[in-house]
Amino acid sequence: MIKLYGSPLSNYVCMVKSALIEKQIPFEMVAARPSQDPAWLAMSAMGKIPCIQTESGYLAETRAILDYLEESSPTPALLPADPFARAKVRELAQSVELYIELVARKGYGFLFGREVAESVKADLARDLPKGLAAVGKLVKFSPWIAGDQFTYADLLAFWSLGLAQRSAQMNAGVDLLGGMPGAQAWFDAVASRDSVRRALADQDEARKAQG
Ligand SMILES: N[C@@H](CCC(=O)N[C@@H](CS)C(=O)NCC(=O)O)C(=O)O
Repeated sequence: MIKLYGSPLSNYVCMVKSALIEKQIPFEMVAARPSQDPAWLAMSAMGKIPCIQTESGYLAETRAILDYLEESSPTPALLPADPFARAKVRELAQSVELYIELVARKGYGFLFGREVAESVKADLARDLPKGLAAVGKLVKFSPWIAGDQFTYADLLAFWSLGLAQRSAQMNAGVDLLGGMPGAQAWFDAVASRDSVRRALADQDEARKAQG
């Protein structure tokens, strides 16, 4: 059985967890934190979470994991069958990660009660509108982010935008969901899927346990 290493509080771990649930792949959650410990680096080369253990070995990096799950367990599918449509989903997922998630992440210090530097806020104010404009050209919301099929881009974007929306608003006054017509209704639809509700419930439980 696949083992998923990570914390329920990590949005990247939630991407993988909700994909495993969507694809009805049995898995076991193993508590792990990011670390530079050599034993962990042997499993996850940058020391990040998530990492999965498969029958073939360890695998880190969320988009690589999502592709592995898709190829090793093709149904239910989280990518379209057509090669170009698949590539468009990957283009969208990669764009959300590179130009929204990773930009907004620089301002996530507020989640841990840390002051966000003015220079970081200025970076977000400069770069997020560009990312938003790019992603805005790729999204469909008809009803899912890449069109009529629910794909892993929905999961990646949902778990990215939940935090990125807060960072963008607090640090740079940018409204990511408001900046893409149809995004809020899509966000709410993804939030109501069983896979996402289960991961959100695990987050609530972990927050309560933290106190
Ligand atoms: N590129 C990684 C990003 C994962 C990531 O940033 N995970 C965070 C937790 S949400 C982490 O491990 N942070 C610790 C670190 O960056 O050292 C992936 O796609 O899985």
